[in-house]
Amino acid sequence: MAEQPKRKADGAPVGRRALLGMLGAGAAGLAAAPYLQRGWEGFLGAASQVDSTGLTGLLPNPGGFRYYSIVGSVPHKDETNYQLKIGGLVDRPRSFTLADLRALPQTRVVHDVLCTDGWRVEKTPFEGVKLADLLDAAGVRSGGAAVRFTCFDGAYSESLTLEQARRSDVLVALNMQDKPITHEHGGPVRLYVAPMYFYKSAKWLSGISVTETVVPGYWEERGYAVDGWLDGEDRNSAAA
Ligand SMILES: Nc1nc2c(c(=O)[nH]1)N[C@H]1C(S)=C(S)[C@@H](COP(=O)(O)O)O[C@H]1N2
Ligand SMILES: [Mo]
Repeated sequence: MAEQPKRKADGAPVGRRALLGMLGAGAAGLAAAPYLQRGWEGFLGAASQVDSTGLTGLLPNPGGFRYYSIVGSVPHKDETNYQLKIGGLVDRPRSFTLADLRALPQTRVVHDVLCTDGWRVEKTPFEGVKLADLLDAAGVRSGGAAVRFTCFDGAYSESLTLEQARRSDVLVALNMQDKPITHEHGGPVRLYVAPMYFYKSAKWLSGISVTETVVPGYWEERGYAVDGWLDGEDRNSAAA
């Protein structure tokens, strides 16, 4: 696909310049930025690569994931307070708890994850409920042709056409790498759109709304392709 424009940190609460400043300030800078600390604890304490928008390229990357969030802090949610709302052009708008989602048939998809920034994590398993099943449960009304996703970080959004959303490799994911999705990776529930660049896979998923037309998501309003297909994907395959 065509190269995506470079991301700008403008508009994000913590820009590249601020991050560089904090790196320079060392521990004191980090202490003054508690919202970044969780990321850094992960980076320092775990094998997982943790990063933040704008910092990419400054840290060594042994082939793991990088951490992205367009906002500085995201509330933690778990089985006690997580809800996924499905609405818009559907016959049966409803809310799913984590227990509801876990009780539905689970599908495992193993695929390479690629970010437009250039990193890749090969053969990553994700597991969860097919988005198609949730759409069927809600009953898409005639006129519904696209799906809009919103997140409990209060800022990110994504979109798919209804046809894309119905693919069997598009999941409302509960597990990643065979473990419950961590907060950093968008848990307890994130979208996983296997055949597309990872920006399509909205973290901290809280809303699914069926719409008449595609509403461009956060990065798409900033120049990214609405269709985020990876090279070599079969775009017409419903079964994938
Ligand atoms: N809510 C939310 N979802 C998001 C993002 C984000 O900033 N906020 N970043 C996207 C991008 S560009 C990528 S590469 C992946 C990163 O996922 P990770 O942090 O689990 O590696 O999440 C995608 N989903
Ligand atoms: Mo990304």
